Amino acid sequence: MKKKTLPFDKDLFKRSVLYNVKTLYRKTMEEATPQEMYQAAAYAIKDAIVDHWMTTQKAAAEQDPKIVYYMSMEFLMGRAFGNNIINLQAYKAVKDALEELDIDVNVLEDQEPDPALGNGGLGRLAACFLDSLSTLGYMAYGCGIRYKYGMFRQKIQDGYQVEVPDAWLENGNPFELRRNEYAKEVKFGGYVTMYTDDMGRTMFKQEGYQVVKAVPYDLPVIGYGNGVVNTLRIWDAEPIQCFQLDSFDKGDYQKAVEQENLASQLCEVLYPNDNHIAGKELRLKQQYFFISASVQTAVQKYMQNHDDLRKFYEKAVFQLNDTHPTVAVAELMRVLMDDYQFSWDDAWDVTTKTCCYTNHTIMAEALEKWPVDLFQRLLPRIYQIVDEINRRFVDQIMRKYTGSAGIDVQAKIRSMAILYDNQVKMAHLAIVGGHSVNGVAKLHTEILEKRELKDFYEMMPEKFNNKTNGITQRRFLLHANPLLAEWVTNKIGDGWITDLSQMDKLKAFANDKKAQNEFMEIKFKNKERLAKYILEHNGVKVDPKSIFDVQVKRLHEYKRQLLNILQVIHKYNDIKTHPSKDFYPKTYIFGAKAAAGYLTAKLTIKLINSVADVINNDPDIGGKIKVVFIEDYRVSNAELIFAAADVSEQISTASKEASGTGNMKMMLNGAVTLGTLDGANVEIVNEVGEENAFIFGLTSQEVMEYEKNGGYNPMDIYNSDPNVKKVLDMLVDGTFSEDKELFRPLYNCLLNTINSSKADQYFILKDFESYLEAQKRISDAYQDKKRWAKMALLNTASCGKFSSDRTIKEYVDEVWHLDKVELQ
Ligand code: OAK
Repeated sequence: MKKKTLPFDKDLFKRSVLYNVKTLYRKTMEEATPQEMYQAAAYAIKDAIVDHWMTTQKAAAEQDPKIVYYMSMEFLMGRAFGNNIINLQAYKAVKDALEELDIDVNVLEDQEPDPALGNGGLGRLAACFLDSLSTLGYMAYGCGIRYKYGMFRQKIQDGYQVEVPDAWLENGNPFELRRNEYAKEVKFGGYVTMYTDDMGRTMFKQEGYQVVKAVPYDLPVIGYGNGVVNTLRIWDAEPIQCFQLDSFDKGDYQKAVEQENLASQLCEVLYPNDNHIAGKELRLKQQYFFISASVQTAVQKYMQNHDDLRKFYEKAVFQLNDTHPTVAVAELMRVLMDDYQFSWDDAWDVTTKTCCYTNHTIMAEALEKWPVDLFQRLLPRIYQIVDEINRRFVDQIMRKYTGSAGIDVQAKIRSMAILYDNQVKMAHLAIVGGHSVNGVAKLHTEILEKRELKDFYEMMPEKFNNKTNGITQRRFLLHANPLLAEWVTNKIGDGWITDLSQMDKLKAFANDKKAQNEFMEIKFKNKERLAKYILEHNGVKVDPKSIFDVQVKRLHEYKRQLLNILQVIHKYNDIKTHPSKDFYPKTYIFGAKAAAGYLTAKLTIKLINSVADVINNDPDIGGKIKVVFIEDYRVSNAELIFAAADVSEQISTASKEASGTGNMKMMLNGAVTLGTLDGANVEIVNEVGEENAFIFGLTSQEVMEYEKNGGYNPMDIYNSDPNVKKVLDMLVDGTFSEDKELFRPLYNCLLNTINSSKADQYFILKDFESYLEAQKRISDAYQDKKRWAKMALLNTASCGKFSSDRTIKEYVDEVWHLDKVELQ
């Protein structure tokens, strides 16, 4: 029986494109630029989406399902055009229609700026989750900020990263809808006064504040083939009224200017930090801004068709994407108490039953803490509520532990209070103010329970749960790798598109020679496609027959790009000293953005580029190894890179990477993992089998043991391992830069001779030898073509667990308890 697919009127689409070119630009197709054609086609697609969007919202209004509000400072959506037509099941129809108009769909897709409202893992995960929520038919709102400038664009100049503003809205965004009718006011500053209401109750209100207007822009999130369209609602700030000079006295004029300034700054730019907190006042303003607007909207939406707000949690759940949206706890309390006259206890009951928190990192520098005075000044009423939550929670700790043998109650308070040391600890507020706390991979959740959040886990174990991350196969296989997607469908049918566990059926082909050849032939074509991109963008010619060894992710010390490039330097030395030794050619591919103020990370980028310069231009190497740094790593070029990877470098210091999701995207595309037992790598190896991955290095237990005992002394390794000594010396002997001192800071990070407890905090030298050995195993394995093909194929076949559909199902079953919306 033929499966039902969504209807799509190709001729209507064509007419619509022509009409849009005419009405938007007063041009014919022949006169229009590629950008104009893209806009015209995108508006035509939006027309098709709007019908589904309206149907979904109407069905939801009738069926009244519970809604998840996924609250996140970041949504790293990537380009919408291709993804939208894929999920509408209209990719082929659109491609054909465009061809008939003499337009190449790929050229058109390349006209779209990459919406980059996120830094990395956490933001991209939010985007995958929205895709899965729609595909599974659950009602969801993504709640975020419409930054005028997203993640900066990276230029590499003379080997250095240069940040260029990302003006992604320059040409407008055809997919968005401005919803002025849903605008909300958000208040900052001022002071809190007390009054008695008509019923004799003591009430609080904020006065003397500044106010901005939050205006939502809605973006459609289309489910695959089911007609469900959810909404990503991102908020922009506007001044509350365009002030007129003569209607203000002097004081008001001043205030009006301040309000105007506040509004113009609020949504200007995304903070470009990953796994690190900048602690800036404007960032806290951004947090409260989008949270207040989102919470007010959620409550109002509920009140449109319900009368008992005490049951709000039966119809709404707030998932807090890390601690950045945690003011939602206090904001919901405020709305319930101040706007709907709830008692504290009733408001607390609703709030804790509504909120849930996901932790995405254990890096100390990412733990969000705000100075009390800043928090209080900016959010006086919210602070008052947090203070009371804290008072009651500390009381609860004391009641629970006072008198218990062997328990230091003060130590418990110190480790768990929300307000301590003049700081507001956002993770503690998120844990106390909700009913679910989850980590993002098994190992990560274990570390939270046993170490980072041990006291909380002991006090409230029922709140803790694991939700191993996942990724959407629609974007990262169906769109990113059409050749492999088609091959998979030919072998096992297309069920995998909405049920990735069906990939398991590919295991039957693991030893099939023909299947292996086809699989590797597709990989080769994808490597050719990437080689072309690299030639065009880097001017470097790489050989698609070489092993493509790929490390693409944010630049962070714990992710250890430095370990990778040191290993490359060692390989370079090896080839130079043993020119006749058999060595299978390798292309090392890097892509990474560094936070603008993160000097060590930026210097690592410079080092990679300098090493690339030396190696790629050394005639002695004869192309045996090449090093490429891909500029401006982002979702759109990631899709090309994942499809072309042979080796997936996942080499973080064990215990530091919460999960990782690039590891899953590469596995899906048939790359073999070279990694440590960290984050979700552990589960990847579990699924694919140890014999189909290359694992090395310290375990998380060993790392944590060293850390407990003050680290180790890397000097011992430097002095005893001549390979290590040679590589490190080359950082400071002028091999890679005329200025011998340029890379000294990296050298010092590894061998801090002044303070050895600060040396090599990420265990790079400790893992060096075992990493070299794993690299060697890779090269050997690759030369056995059959063995490699089987391994690569088995990686694709074993990735079923890592779909974000699975993750979302777990959230729904165990935490959110949503009902599906049914479309006729
Ligand atoms: C960013 C800012 C603050 C805190 C965490 C992050 C972040 O992006 N963390 C990453 O989240 C991903 C999704 O859960 C994980 O896969 C990464 O391991 C983690 O580093």
